[in-house]
Amino acid sequence: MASTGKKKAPKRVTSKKSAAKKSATPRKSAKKAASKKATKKSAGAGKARVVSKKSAGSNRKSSGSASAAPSYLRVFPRTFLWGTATSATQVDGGDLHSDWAHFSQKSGNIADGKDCLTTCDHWNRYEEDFKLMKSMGFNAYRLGVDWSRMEPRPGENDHAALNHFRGMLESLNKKGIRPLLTLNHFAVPQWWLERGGWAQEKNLQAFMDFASYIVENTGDLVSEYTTINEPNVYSMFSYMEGLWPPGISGLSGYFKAMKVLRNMALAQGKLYDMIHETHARKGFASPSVGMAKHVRIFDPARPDNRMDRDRAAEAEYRFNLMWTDSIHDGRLQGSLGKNEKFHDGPCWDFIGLNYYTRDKIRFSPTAFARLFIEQDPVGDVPTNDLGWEIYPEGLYRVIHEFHERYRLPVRITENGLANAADSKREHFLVSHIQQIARCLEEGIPVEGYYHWSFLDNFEWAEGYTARFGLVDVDFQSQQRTIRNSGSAYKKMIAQARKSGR
Ligand code: GCO
Repeated sequence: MASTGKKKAPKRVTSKKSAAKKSATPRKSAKKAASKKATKKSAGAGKARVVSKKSAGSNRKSSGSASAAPSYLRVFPRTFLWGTATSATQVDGGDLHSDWAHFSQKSGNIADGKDCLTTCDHWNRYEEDFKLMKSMGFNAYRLGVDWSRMEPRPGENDHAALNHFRGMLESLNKKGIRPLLTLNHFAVPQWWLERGGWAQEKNLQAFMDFASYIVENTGDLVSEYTTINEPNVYSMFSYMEGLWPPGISGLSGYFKAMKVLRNMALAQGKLYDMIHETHARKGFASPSVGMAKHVRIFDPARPDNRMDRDRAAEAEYRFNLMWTDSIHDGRLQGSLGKNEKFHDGPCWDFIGLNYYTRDKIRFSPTAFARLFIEQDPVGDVPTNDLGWEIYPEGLYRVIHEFHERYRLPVRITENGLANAADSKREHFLVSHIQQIARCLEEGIPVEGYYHWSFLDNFEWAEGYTARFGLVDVDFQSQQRTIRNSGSAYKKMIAQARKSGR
């Protein structure tokens, strides 16, 4: 078994997002674990039922009717992809062979001491969940497939699992919900991790075999891909902070993290070619291949201080741009390599952005190991339950920046907030979607918005303490309840569709 590193006491589990700039800054103040006000107690296990908050007693009006669309919704094209997102490990349940299944069962690794073995049981309840999605008006769903479920032991493909997954995709297609498939969303098979996982270039072939197997066998049902999710966040939390499997940190971890980033860039080149080639050879629809990049706004803590501005720019390059520059140019850049060419031209057809928050960056003469980069406390600004600043304009800024830089269509592959009380989510949705409208008005081709997340789910090292769902999940009974914000999003979608361009 791979080293899981030093155990962290639950209270020390660091919020992934709060610490995300650590690929540039290996240490920083840990954010506190999620709000505890999350859990709505259930009356025990039972068959899952879907209840709308309104029918459960709310007096709020969000009918889903398309009356009088506000002006920002009128700029959305009727073809816009109104979606939501999940990942396999976070919602599916029932996969015993992933590194996260192993890691989450070890005491001290997860904030609330829970594991990801059942989570939302989405794998078995997909029909019910997709009906709910359909009723909310979604025409797009970003979902994942876990390699460990498809190949639990090296070389042993689970054909029943593949057929089951095809059933999920068929059901989405029948309902007019376009799947956007993620081939790697953090979790990997435990057996592959024990061979060195992403840190070893020789391991890429096994990953490519899995990816080809999926594309060959499901490419008739999917034509849009976010190949790899957030290489920057993964390499940092798994290999620099030791908070995720394999739990590595320290200087050797830093060098491994850079190898992981490099190998993921190489994989992106191979995936891009393989997906296009497979779709062409098998006569599947022409695919659109992207990846999901976690991006943050890095602003100088003191805008008139040159050193703060300089460190903010460094964080920006290392965390936001180094990897995407590499896959856009087909050359390994920054800490990934010496400009070696690995692909002819861009390895993506669209820019997938996961945007949540911003960091204020300050020069610190003592932060030697962090390249003199320090993050200011969030301060007196609106935040979510995890203490991340809610900063809608940042969405406009990242879309603008990435589109200027790479000149490709954009999709917002994640955007959302932990908010158990659901008191801020509707406003969050409106204010972020307004920023997309600004971009559309300027002619930037934003193709879709996938709100994170459809269901409350397993938030990695935070466990179930952070509630990101448009739909509340009672993890005892598996009852789903559409939150008021979910109803508000449904109404926005209906209005945009009716009055959009
Ligand atoms: C990520 C993910 C999701 C998270 C979400 C909220 O961005 O890390 O893709 O797995 O759950 O971002 O933190």
